Amino acid sequence: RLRVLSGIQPTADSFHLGNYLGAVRQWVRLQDTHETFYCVVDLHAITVEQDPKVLRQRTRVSAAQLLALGVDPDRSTLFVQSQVPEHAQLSWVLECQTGFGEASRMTQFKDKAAKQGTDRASVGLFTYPVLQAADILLYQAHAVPVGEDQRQHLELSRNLAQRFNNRFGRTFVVPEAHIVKDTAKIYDLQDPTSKMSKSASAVNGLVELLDEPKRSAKKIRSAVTDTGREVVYDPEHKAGVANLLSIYSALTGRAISELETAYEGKGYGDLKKDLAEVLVEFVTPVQERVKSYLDDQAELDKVLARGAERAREVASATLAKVYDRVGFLPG
Ligand code: AQP
Repeated sequence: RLRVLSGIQPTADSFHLGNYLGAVRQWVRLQDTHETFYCVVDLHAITVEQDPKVLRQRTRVSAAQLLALGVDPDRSTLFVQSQVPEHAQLSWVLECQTGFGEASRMTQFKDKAAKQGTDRASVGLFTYPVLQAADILLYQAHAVPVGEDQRQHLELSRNLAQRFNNRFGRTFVVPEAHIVKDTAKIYDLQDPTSKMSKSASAVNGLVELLDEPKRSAKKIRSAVTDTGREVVYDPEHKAGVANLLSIYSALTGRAISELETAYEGKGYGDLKKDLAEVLVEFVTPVQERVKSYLDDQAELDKVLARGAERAREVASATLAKVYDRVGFLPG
């Protein structure tokens, strides 16, 4: 079986619809066909300012959401990144293979640093994509399910794998991004030309899975659309409606063309009202499951400890090979 690895940051109180439809839904599906490794990337989370207590809570809530959404710890290796020290260790070696200019071209860093001011942005934020490459390469992953916003980082991971292999002999599998076109980018409900984002979206543009379902339903009903009436999928001219159709289709499994036919002669109001109901039906049981995973924290921590142990078996073998290749003495 080919291997898959992906991670998600514990940087918010809840995942949003973009995180779920762009990434986690694929994680769940890939369990049927691949050997899967999924992690809550808390090392990445400290690249921006955080509160220790909040981080610890969000790490558990993230793991609980993954379980509630269908990541099965018996079929997947589910773990927390900081519990596998090899991630930070490999990251250092890869940083030494990364050009300063190359890292400076990462658009996510440029955007975030521009917002924070370069004096306040941490060096960790700058090297973030290299740590991400270490996450992936440690597990010899063939495929990495992510949203469109991660494409450039994935390209860096591929370049680093190839560069290391050329220089030191074949060590890493060169990974491929696994991006599902229909849900690769879920847009902000209030600004449907920007991606839905934890840090950049306004409250009403962001649908969080753990938010009060009634509030999320209201956000959907007040999503920005154009002045037309016809429910057709036209991302260029009707970005808001197209985004709602993508979300609707992904949550129900109904094809977009089928939805267009179903809403022929009806208006945007009907589409939004129905999608709001679909969303409430989706999040309500997810929230119940999250709560029950969090209620038994000891069991949750045990699941994660077991995952970390399994992850370390693979990660330590890769790191040992890397250390040997670069010329470190045996440990
Ligand atoms: N809007 C989106 N559409 C599709 N996929 C998305 N992802 C994020 N936003 C969208 C995917 O979610 C996964 C987890 O991402 P992350 O842990 O890197 O989360 P993040 O980047 O903190 O989430 P945001 O909202 O993107 O935060 P900001 O904007 O603050 O950085 C990834 O696979 C990502 O592609």
